[in-house]
Amino acid sequence: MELLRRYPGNPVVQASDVPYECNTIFNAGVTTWKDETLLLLRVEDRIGYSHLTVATSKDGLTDWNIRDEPLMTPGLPEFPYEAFGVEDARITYVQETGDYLIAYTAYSFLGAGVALARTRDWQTVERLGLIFPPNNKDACVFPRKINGMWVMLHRPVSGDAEHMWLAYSPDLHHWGHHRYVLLEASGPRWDAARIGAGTVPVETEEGWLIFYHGVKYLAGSPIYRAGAALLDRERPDRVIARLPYWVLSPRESYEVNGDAPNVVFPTGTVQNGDELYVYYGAADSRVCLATVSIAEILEALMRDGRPPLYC
Ligand code: BMA
Repeated sequence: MELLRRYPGNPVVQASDVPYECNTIFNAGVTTWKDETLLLLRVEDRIGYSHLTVATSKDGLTDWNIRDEPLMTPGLPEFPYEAFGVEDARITYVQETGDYLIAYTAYSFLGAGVALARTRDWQTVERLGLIFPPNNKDACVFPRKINGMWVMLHRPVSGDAEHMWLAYSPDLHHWGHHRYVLLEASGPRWDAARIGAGTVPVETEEGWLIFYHGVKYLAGSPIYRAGAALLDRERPDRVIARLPYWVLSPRESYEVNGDAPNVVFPTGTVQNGDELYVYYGAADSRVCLATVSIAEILEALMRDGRPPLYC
């Protein structure tokens, strides 16, 4: 039995819900705003470029109000790093300042890099610029400073190696003190081809809970699955636990069929007591939801995911 349980009403949002023409929507940033769930949808147009559009819902499940204008489109000409699109936002609400930080993929002729932006009102966005040059993606900022520093997960590409790293910053602009966090696994494992950060870390008594994606190639085709890990609260580059098995794998037709078959790609959560809503992109074609009990996943992590950590 997988630890993430699919919402029976999946998909929660799809291209036909968008009030303007598009190809697909998927990999949405997730947060809560004015007591509503807010998704920052990756919308791919019918040319192939992606932009980011806001959708809101009172219960996070139904009656989505999708704006008819994107919030972010490629910032040309000032920001050539987005020439090919803005993709895969992860949203971090910072209680201390009331800011929402948006880490996203800035895609261009230079490759895919990590960019950061911030908003307070979801109407205007301030770009902080390119944080990590290509090739790097799947970044998200932790929801609070740790020992006085901002912390960000990211996934640089170095040859065949696609591991998860962590960087620190005093001001959100200058990032350093680099540490590796999770390594892609090896051999036949489900997360051996590459891994990348998925959801913004959720702080629990036991540590920072993250869901990430892992990839395996079978007969040349990738399968994207979701895994879970727990990072130390004060030293988040230290992995306390990592489940050896996946917590969600493509199975339903909405995950198996689409522009990229066999993809579940977790991108954000909303917490309600012990229950976590985990939103994920399915087959690069729609946004879906699975739920998990925090107590249950922490128990599984402590039971099955303790060191010695495999890779
Ligand atoms: C990754 C990213 C995601 C995408 C996934 C599956 O590399 O580009 O945007 O959902 O591949 O195609």
